[in-house]
Amino acid sequence: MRAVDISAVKIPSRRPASGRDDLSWWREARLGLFIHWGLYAIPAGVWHGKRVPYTGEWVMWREKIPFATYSRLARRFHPRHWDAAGIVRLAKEAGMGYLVITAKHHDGFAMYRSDASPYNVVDATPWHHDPLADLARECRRGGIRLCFYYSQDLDWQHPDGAWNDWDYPGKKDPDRYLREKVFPQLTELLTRYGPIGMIWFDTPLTLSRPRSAAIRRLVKRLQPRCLVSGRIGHGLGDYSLPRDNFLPPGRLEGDWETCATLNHTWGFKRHDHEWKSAANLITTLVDLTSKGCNYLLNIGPDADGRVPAPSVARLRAMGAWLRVNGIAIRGAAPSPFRNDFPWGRITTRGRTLYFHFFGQPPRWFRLHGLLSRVRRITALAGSRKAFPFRQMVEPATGTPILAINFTGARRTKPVTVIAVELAGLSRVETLALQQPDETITLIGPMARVGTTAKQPAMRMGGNGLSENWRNTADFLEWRFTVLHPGTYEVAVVTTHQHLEPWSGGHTLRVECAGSTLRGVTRRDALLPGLRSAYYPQIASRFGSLTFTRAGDFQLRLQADKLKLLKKNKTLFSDGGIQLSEIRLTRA
Ligand code: FHN
Repeated sequence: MRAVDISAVKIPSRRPASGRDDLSWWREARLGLFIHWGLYAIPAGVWHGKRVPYTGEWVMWREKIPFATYSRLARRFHPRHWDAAGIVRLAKEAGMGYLVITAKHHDGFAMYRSDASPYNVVDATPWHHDPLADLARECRRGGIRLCFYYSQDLDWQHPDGAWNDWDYPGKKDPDRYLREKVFPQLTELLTRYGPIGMIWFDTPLTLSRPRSAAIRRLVKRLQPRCLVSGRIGHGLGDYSLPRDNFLPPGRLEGDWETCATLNHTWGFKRHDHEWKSAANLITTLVDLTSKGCNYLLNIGPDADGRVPAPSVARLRAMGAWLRVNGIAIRGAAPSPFRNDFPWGRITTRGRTLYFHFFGQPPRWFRLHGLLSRVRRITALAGSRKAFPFRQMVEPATGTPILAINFTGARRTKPVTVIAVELAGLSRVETLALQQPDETITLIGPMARVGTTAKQPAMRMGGNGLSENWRNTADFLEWRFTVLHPGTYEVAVVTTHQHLEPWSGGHTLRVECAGSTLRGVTRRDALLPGLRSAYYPQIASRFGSLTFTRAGDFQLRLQADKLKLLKKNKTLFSDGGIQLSEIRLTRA
């Protein structure tokens, strides 16, 4: 008998000494509004008539614009259409619970009245107005948590801030920067605008651990209940963040938040018209919720303060879907299963599981691996008619199967939600299971890291990708259940951040069911799907495996020869294999 038990999924809590759970409002919200707004909205991605690549708020760095020139933009900042009440209304219409605005981005310009630096929106612009004060008032009225983005490390205005070496070459004194700018500005932000939900720190690239710890201490001293985002660095955040626009391969451990763009920029860019569809955004919200990840979605108002119309339309469409299905998202816990399903995702609320179908629920639907007894199954939208179902056990492997008859189920686009009420808390099989469509997917987060050396150097990153895979002694191992004997094609799926090079060309070995397959990670196929948009899911074919019986198996993936990228080739990754999953499909 294999191990089959798992306790119901609880959202992990990190309780401070007071006994109050600081993250509860944030977990309840699941969806937040990010606002990138600053002087960069004036060039809007164009400098001296040339379209500047990358995201709009990086224009100063990309073009190495001298501070004396860039700062003159402030004289033109007079946003006649700024409407804080309208933005808070939009966040509420979209079903969002919190809002994070750039109080200071990497360009160093404070978007509020700052005594610590005259380079701020009240003193340096003809507008002489503090938009953060407007937002604080409107958020209070609207019941939305107000949070501030603050770039604690990169600062291209202050001579000792990181990453402006065209104006300020030579050695920097980060302590002077912290003393003169970061500490006083954080103090202003945390003492002048009422209770702040979170300081959203970003891009921890140069600050040491003690310096980041000092920043955290200051925040908690001034507002003990204020959260600190994971990008304060050194693991000092109250929750974790993967890279921008990242969708994890499966359910993650702990509290996560993916921040994402609606087009491809954070700060307004007048030529970026590639908007994600509302269907994409709603599907992504479902996907992230099922994995224990909040979704922080960005708008970039233009230099006049207007929110681009396509952003407004998309956020309203999300709100419309949430008005019917919000119970399956807001305050919902992740799926009890670690893996995705080919048909959709699952979220949890107490004794109810919500099945989110990305297409029409099939007339006869099967779910493998649910141990709990089901009481009743209904759709969230439309009639409350209960769907007939049966629960049985597959004799060869003992796998529990739930079969539902969805005849007459109405499809709600883009995602149809079905409530599955259980007799108790959910209990599911812990091993990866063959799915009714015959596929078996072994995701990174379900792998065990092993080594033939003393200690593995590789680890399975919290975001579900392998990290620091830089030697041939380390390996990954999965256990899984095959329901139907037969021959299966094996594909190893690796990935990379789309702006960085892919680490491929490694010779790997798959050992399973008495066979050894050798192959090289090549670009044999690019898997379709939302995850590939920013992290191409590159499938490399490794041949086929034959299972002569149903039952549990073990698969090991190890490198024979690694072809590592030089560290300086990538900005954020370690140059090793970023494994996302292994896919077995019926040959
Ligand atoms: O460099 C920033 C970028 O401009 C933007 O603010 C995003 C939002 O997550 N964070 C950094 C890149 O990851």
